[in-house]
Amino acid sequence: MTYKASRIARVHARQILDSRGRPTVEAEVELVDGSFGRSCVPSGASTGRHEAIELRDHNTSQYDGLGVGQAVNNVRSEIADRLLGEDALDQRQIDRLLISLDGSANLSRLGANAVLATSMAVCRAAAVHSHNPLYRYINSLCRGRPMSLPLPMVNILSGGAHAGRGMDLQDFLAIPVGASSYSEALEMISRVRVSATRLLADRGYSVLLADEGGLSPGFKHAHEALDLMVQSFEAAGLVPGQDMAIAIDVAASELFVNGRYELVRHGFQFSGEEMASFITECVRRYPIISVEDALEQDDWLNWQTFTASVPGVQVIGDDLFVTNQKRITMGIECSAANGVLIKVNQNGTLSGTLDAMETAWRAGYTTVVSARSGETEDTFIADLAVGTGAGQIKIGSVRSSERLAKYNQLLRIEEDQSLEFIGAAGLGRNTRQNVACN
Ligand code: 2PG
Ligand code: MG
Repeated sequence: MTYKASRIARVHARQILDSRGRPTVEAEVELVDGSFGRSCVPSGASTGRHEAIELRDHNTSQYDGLGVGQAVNNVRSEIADRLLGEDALDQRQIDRLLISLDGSANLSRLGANAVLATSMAVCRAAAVHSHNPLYRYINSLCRGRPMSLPLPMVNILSGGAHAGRGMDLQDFLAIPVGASSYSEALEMISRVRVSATRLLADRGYSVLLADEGGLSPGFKHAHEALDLMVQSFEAAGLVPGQDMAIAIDVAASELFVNGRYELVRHGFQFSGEEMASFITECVRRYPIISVEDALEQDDWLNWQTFTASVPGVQVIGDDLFVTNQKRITMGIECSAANGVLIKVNQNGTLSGTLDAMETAWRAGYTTVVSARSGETEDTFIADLAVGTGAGQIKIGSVRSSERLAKYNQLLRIEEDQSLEFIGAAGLGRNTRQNVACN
């Protein structure tokens, strides 16, 4: 083999703990010239049935069965053996090799956690080798796509699997549509988060943190949470719908039991049609401009009906699309949505994630790069959102270091004067921008 400075010289991995204190995989890659990359994988709680599979040890005597020792060993042995000597600058080839080495349809043999940690660590090492900040290097893998600083959608109130099911809907988020820079967006969000805390504390609710740093007041009805959102905007001196709008992540797959949507806290049992009209009604009443997973992950027909019934609203598939090119293509063909949530660990490789994004953009779908509810200090997705010009990012609330690491990385990246803050334009042409709703 000829000497090449960008060839992979060392691959290593270890088990670390994520923001929920659960084991996850951290991988390290070193190149011949000493360039070094490290990356850790996140983990979801409300996971989609069609996601790539993270490998867990299921040894109940350790970490409640959630250890990732096998995945770590797979990186240290099989993956390292296969990648040693390969060129880190050829991310596509690296990811192809990882997928074929795994050999399964969903990365279940080696583990999507083992594969993704390696894929991202290779990318980081290659960025170092090429003397580029990570976001610029990622952009070089994106065939001419313009970079931009994303519009954040930020968790304020949490329910579902992230907050002991205290509320049926999983996330109530704020989108600073009136912001003219990323740092202004962050400050506006921070003000709303403070207002929400004060309003809840004044009314005697707990202000302890849920898994993503959001508040979890445990309201019975979604309207109570939406009222609180609007009141928090106003208390922060912001005009609802104009400065700050609402997004919701229903995470409806979590509510789907035996063919019905069970909203236990509301006391409702809905058919798909009823579920779609319940959310449509929320959209009519409140300044909601983005709705994620209003329906279950395989309920394609009701997705279509719902998307058609909320014109001008961003309709995002998370569990529906699982950052999978094939499922996104299916959705595009039947107009099931108009936006895609992008989670690297649902896909399992960086190249596969970039392909999923490109498929979405070609159809005019918006993309929202997203963290998981179980996160680490890794800031990869901040650079990913900028480098791909994704348009939007969802990281959780502005609390807890695993979230703030990413918000703060975007502040650092913002110092690159050549980058434009995409603002409300990141919502694409589908959404009712800067429209005051009542
Ligand atoms: C989601 C994510 C992040 P999880 O549903 O969008 O909020 O949750 O990582 O638990 O799937
Ligand atoms: Mg979701």
